[in-house]
Amino acid sequence: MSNEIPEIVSQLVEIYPKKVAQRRSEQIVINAHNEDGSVPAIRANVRTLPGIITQRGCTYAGCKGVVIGPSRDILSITHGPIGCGFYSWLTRRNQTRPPTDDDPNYINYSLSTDMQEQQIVFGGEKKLKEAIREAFQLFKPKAIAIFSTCPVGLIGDDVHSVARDMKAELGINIFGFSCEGYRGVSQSAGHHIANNGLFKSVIGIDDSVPEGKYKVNLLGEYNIGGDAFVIEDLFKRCGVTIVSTFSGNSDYKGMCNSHMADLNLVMCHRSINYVAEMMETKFGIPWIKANFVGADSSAKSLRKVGEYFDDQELKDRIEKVIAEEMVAVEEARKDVRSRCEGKTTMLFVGGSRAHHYQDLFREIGMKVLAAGYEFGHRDDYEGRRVLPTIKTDADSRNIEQLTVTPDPKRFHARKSPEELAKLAANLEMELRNYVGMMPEMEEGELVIDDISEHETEMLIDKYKPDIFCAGIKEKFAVQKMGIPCKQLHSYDYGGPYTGFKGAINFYYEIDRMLGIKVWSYLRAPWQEKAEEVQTAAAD
Ligand code: CFM
Repeated sequence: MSNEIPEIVSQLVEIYPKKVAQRRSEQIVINAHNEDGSVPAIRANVRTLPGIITQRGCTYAGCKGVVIGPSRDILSITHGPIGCGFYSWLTRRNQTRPPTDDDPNYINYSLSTDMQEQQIVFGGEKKLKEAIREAFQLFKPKAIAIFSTCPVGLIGDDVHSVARDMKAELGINIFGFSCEGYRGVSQSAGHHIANNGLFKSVIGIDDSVPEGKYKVNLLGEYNIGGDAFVIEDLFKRCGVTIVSTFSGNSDYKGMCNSHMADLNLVMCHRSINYVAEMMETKFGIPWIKANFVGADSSAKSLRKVGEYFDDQELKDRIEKVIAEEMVAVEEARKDVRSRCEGKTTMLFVGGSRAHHYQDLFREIGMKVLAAGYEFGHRDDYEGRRVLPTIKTDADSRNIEQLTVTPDPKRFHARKSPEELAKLAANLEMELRNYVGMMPEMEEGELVIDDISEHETEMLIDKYKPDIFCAGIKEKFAVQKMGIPCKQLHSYDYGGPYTGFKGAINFYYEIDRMLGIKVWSYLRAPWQEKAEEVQTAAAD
């Protein structure tokens, strides 16, 4: 390894006080592949240090916005001051498509209890009950979810007992989430809380047998910019039935019935691995890691489904679909590659996409200089192989860990132990496994957890990537530095980027962004001034 390595890490943290610098440097790693297949350890899923400007969001955002929000007919009520409800209103581009105009769709609404000082001082449970009654009168939903914001936890409102009371009163499914913003170190805690709630209150309610021969659930796909529509179309053409998605383009009924599927496909490991694990234990449904970002990854994921069901007819259909789709993909790739080959990128986003989107860039010959998650855990970086070595800290202990046992009546192993062993032996299967981001990155590439604004600016200054990927909070600062910034959360106004059609979309989007030089022409007034002064001095 060159001397440059410790140097870049120390440069990035140089400005911090000593203790902070020490802690931050444990979250910055130069990727390497050890002989035993492991990668260097990274510090992750720990508190952001005070004073550092993070990209992260809160626990409420992870629960309400990310995991439950995309369901079109679970009516979500935010219990809290109006700001939390308002700022989580339609800010994530999770799309939905009800089967008919008569089917409910509450996505466009934002319901809040609008807590005032009165409730903060005397308690807000009464107002919450009134809000639930009012919402029920207006919408007559099958299910209502209540989301706690920070003050709810601070004053001690019991949303769970309110949910129980109102469930008895109204006769519909009502459940609450203790997902106060401060509950965990990031939105990741909210994912876990949402997973627990879905598992306790929704999954397994409806035992009816779904139609279809090959039945799967798609976990951790949230239909941003229409991503799930593309995947649904692919599955349909292959003859695979999606019983439920968690939770892009999903409905309550499918979720209640999801334990009747035979396979769980986990797309975003970070946000939904808990549901996959718990469903396997309780109902006997195995899970495999899938990824539909990237054309090659999409093909690989479809083939895994064929492999799992081990049915020649299904495998043939899958191959046919892949062959049909790859014609246009190859053509687009060749075209775009001619302009993008060798260009560089950096990706700092979320807990999953910083990994998945690398595939798309590599497919057009671009190089990843650095990547990192906002709130991924060590297993998302290093792979699930490190799970036994992760110490549970006080912040993680704060989140309920459900004890799950096989359902005495409904557990049914989809595969025999021998069949499972055979599938697991096939590495491509990634049965119950996520290999993590770092093993799939090249050696020497920089990995940074919970990157700060300061580090972002330093990286850009030093490496001048051709494109930077992040979110809306980072975007404008990056562009002011002359570098185009692709939003990988909301896709700006673009997408879908999944499957084969999505890959082509993405190639051309990146191609356009690299081709347009507008950001590099940008001069800030003080830069002009500095140049005038310099020129004058030179004269
Ligand atoms: Fe999973 Fe997501 Fe992501 Fe995520 Fe998110 Fe998102 Fe994301 Mo924004 S669930 S971890 S909490 S893939 S909202 S759809 S883009 S940070 S990388």
